[in-house]
This record gives sequence, structure tokens and C-alpha cells, in this order.
Amino acid sequence: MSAVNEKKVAALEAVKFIESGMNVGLGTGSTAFFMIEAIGEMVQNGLHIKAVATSNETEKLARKLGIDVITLAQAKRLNVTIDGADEVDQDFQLIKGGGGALLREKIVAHNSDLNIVIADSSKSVKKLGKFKLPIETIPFATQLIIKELEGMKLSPVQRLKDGEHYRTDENNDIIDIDIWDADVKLTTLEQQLKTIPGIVETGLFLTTTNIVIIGEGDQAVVKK
Ligand code: ABF
Repeated sequence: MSAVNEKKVAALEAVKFIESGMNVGLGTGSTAFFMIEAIGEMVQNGLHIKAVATSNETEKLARKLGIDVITLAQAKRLNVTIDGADEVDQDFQLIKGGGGALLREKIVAHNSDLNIVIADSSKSVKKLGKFKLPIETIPFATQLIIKELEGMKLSPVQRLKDGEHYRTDENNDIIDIDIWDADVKLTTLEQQLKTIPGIVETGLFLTTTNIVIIGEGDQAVVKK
């Protein structure tokens, strides 16, 4: 079964957790977009929810599908958030941010009662870090942060798009770092990174996820 089909299988399983009256956080990325399309159909069939988008792209898609999008401030709290990931390990620790939306995704996840991650089977890993870890930085500090990360042997590379510095929805930079050989606990690494002034957020989601749904062939494997 292709990755696309596995993404759809996982997305369709996840939307079963949504009920009318809920505030729902909508993730970013191709797997999340399949989930949003499914919710769009449910809204056409009478589902009443309010949604908070984790990126401008997600907001545009949700509005196009007739989903009632509100701000996080208006929602105050989310009943459930469904989002993708770049890697997920057996302890539900994630690397996210390949799509550049990690800051709003982590904020939305933090303000959600239930966080569900959906992914195709290629995202399941024994050890995080084959996928480079995205770090969101304030442009004022990015070049100096790169130097500091080089000193930490994390091989930082500033993300580019069409030859220019990639800019997030919050108009920040993204630096991708290699943590594969970092012989430090992920929680310690996250703390070390977050103490560097100018680093806004990392793509390490270590404690936010309650349920992982992996598309494996034509089956959705739900892990709680
Ligand atoms: C988003 O989904 C990002 O955090 C992550 O990078 C991306 C994964 O994209 P896809 O579902 O297209 O593999 O939540």
C-alpha cells in the first residue's frame, strides 16, 4: 500500500474522535490535509465544530472546505488536535517541523486536551533523528545561533526556499540540525537548545502526544 493511502487510512481513523460541539486543532502537512478534507465532508453532512489552524496553508484549506475557523484566543481550549509528524518513536516522541509549522503546532498541541498524531508507516522509527530536527529562530539571531550550534557539533543548516531564507508564518527562520549522534537525552537537548536566546521553538514534541495512528497497509493501527 502506498504512503499516500496509508496517510488517508490514518486520517480517516483519526476523525472518528471528533464530535459536534468540539473545538478542533487542525495540523499541517499532507497527512493532516487528508484529515481536513475528511472533516470538510463531515461538516457538509452536519458536523458542527470550530477549528483552529496551525498554519496559513491549513487555514486556507479549512475555509475552502466550509470549516468554521476561529483563532486560538477565541477557542481558549481545544478538545482535540490532529496533526502529522516527520518521525514518531515508540514512546510517542516526535520530530515535527518539516513543513515549517512547528511553532504554531506546538502552541496548539499545548492547549489541547487530546493530541492525536497521524502518519504513514515510514514515519515510525526506533530512534529519532534520521530526519533533521527543525529549530525556529528569530532572524536577528540566526547567524550567531548557527555558529553556536556548530560549536555543539549539530551541523546546522539554514532552510532555504527558492534560494532565499525560508520564512515561517511568524516570519522567523528555520535551522535544521543533525541530532543523530548527539549523545545526550532528548529532554536535555531540548533544554539546552531552549536556553539559547533567539531560539523560539524546536521540532521536538516529547510529551504532547496521547494517541498515535499509523497507516500500515490498508489498516490504521491505533496506539494509546
Ligand atoms: C506537520 O506534518 C509537520 O510538523 C510535519 O513536518 C509534517 C509531516 O508532513 P506529512 O504529513 O506531509 O508527511 O505536522
